[in-house]
Amino acid sequence: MGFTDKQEALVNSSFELFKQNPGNSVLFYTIILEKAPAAKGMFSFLKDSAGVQDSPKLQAHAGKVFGMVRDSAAQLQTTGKVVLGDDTLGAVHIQKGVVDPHFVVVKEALLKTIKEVSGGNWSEELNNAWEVAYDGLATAIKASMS
Ligand code: HEM
Ligand code: ISQ
Repeated sequence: MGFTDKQEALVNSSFELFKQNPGNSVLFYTIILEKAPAAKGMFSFLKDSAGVQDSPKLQAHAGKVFGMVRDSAAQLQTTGKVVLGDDTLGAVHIQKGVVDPHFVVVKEALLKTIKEVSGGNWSEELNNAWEVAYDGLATAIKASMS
């Protein structure tokens, strides 16, 4: 079965919750850096700060990643596949030294953040919807990197 209306609605509603609290972006980065401390130097907006400092830049970047996963859910629901709107994304990630295992780290951090954000509304079904949408997007980015 393809990506359902219900899955898309689950992703949309938790994305709205994510956006409401700037602390969620900080949480997302913190989890990424716990799992992959060396990634800190890859991000222009993190490499010179001690720890993860909240900033408008950090929020904008994290919000973009979550927003793109949400968009990927919408694409999966309507067309069954994910097409990147930005064809420079592959090159950006190659240039920054991103490799496949990083995508697993970001996925785990994203799912953990969504779990935190959703509180009592979290479910396996919600988790799975985000996972499928992320995987579709990550596959498209990795394809544009190769
Ligand atoms: C840059 C999205 C995965 C590291 C970017 C940009 C976008 C983006 C839109 C360019 C502009 C911006 O940062 O706002 C995504 C999405 C991903 C993904 C949607 C997964 C589905 C990864 C992974 C890593 C990574 C796995 C490695 C940990 C970076 C870095 C930059 C970047 C280091 C440059 C940031 C800077 O210093 O300006 N990504 N990315 N990305 N991405 Fe990703
Ligand atoms: C990956 N690419 C771009 C921005 C990001 C922000 C936070 C975590 C991962 C990211």
